[in-house]
Amino acid sequence: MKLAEVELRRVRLPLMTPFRTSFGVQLDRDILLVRVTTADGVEGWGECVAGTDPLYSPEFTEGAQVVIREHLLPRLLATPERPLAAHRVGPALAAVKGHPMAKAALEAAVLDAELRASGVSLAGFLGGVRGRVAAGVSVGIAESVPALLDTVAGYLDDGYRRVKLKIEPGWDVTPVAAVRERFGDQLALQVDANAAYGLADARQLAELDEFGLLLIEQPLPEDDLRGHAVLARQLRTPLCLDESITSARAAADAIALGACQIVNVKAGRVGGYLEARRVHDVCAAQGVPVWCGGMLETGIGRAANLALAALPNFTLPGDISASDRYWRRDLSTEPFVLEDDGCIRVPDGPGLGITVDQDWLDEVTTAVEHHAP
Ligand code: NPQ
Ligand code: MG
Repeated sequence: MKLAEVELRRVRLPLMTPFRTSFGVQLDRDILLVRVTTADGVEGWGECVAGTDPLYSPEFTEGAQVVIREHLLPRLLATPERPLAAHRVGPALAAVKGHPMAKAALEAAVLDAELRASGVSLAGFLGGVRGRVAAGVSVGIAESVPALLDTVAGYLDDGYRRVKLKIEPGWDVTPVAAVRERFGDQLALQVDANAAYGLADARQLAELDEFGLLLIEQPLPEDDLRGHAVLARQLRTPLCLDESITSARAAADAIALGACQIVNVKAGRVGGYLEARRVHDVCAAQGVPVWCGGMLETGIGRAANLALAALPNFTLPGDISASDRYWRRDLSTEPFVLEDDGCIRVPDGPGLGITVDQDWLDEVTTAVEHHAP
């Protein structure tokens, strides 16, 4: 595959409703998209999941764009191996430390172009075994418990199969107890702290044990694997890691240390869909179930997440919601919708298997730059 052009495009999309986590409130998304065009005129798309501000992880949209322009693209375009293949992208960029979300976006675009050119779906390429995946929804920290109950009721009405509540110190046992009380023991329920607690909060977190949660996600800081291992021994509820799992090796380490019993897989956090598959494989080999995380992606990133979630060890519902959970109008021509049983179809066309809505994309674009080899 010969690259003819790389486009970096910034898009601003307002969210349907503000999304509050322990690290901040998100009103809209300022997204960086990568579009590669091959010499044969085949396009490939990648979505960078970095946030506007470096609050979830060190990366942020503006920084990712600088890193891609100044450090990643020059290396990629100078790769002696021609034609360029997606499996060469990671090695070509490895000398640059960190910046997994920037690297993942670039690899995703090259992979999409390569698969579109050869007529293979991303799910098929990765080794997906199911054509539909169960949809979960991530529910932000609310103004009040009644407001939270209304929001959750709406999502259950929509048909979501699993609910994840964002928690932080001061918003944990009370909202969880209220949701359990209102919606019953059958509701698949889990919580995500985004690293907002310390080991000193172990007794508070242990109070969540009585609510039959599927898991507690990332209670402690990203680099505190030992703390998670200590905490895991004080809880009955399984611990799941998100921010801490930065690679397949990190996943293997966390599992070996007893720091988690379940893993959240996000391609952006681990540097791409190829490394995400390796995280899946490491966990599968250790009998650790995984699920697909989400970063409020547009249809471009969501299509790739659906393909990833089709792999066999993705046995828990992911943070993969329908388009209308996030956007009034998505960037793909066909929105992702929940089917009657709360599942979303995995695209089966070549590459990402979606068509980008170019008119809408142009309307919400705030900046574009082009690069050629
Ligand atoms: C998580 N996602 O699992 C993340 C957190 C998150 C769906 O809960 C911009 C940048 C917006 C980073 C929104 C969900 C974000 C973001 C959510 C991270 O921890
Ligand atoms: Mg998380």
